[in-house]
Amino acid sequence: MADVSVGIIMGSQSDWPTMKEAAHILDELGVGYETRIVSAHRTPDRLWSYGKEAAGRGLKVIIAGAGGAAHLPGMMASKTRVPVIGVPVQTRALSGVDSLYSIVQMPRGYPVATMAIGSAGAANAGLMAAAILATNDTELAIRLDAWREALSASIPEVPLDE
Ligand code: RP5
Repeated sequence: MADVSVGIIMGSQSDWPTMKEAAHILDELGVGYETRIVSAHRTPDRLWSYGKEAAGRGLKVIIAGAGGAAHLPGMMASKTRVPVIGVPVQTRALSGVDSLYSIVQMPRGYPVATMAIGSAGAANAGLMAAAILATNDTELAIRLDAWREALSASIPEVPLDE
């Protein structure tokens, strides 16, 4: 079992269908992770203690997904120097544009690496976390290169009739 180096956090249980795309990628690449519901608004004390302890517990990257007034990634970035990758979860009311704007427009000094809205963004968050870890992990770098090559190889050169 790989060490837990990535924290996947989300504002609500309802975010999990999106955020598990990040978990699937980390599973495929053999990266250890944990999953937690940590809400900026509903469980602020949990957010604070998670951020305070993240570096000391050995987390190297945090993937944070939230929807609507999505303050979780930015608040987490303010509480820890562990790099935070933000995933804007798609919402019913505003299709996730609300989430995107809430996450991406951080003030100078506390960056959040913001992904695309929804499941593609969550999957890319997993890949981004793996790429960060691969800078210091040769075996993971080899697995990530192979994953990317397999994706390229799966793309047909000529479009087919469905
Ligand atoms: C946010 O509010 C969560 O990240 C979620 O995307 C959104 C809706 O949460 P629920 O009302 O479904 O729990 O805090």
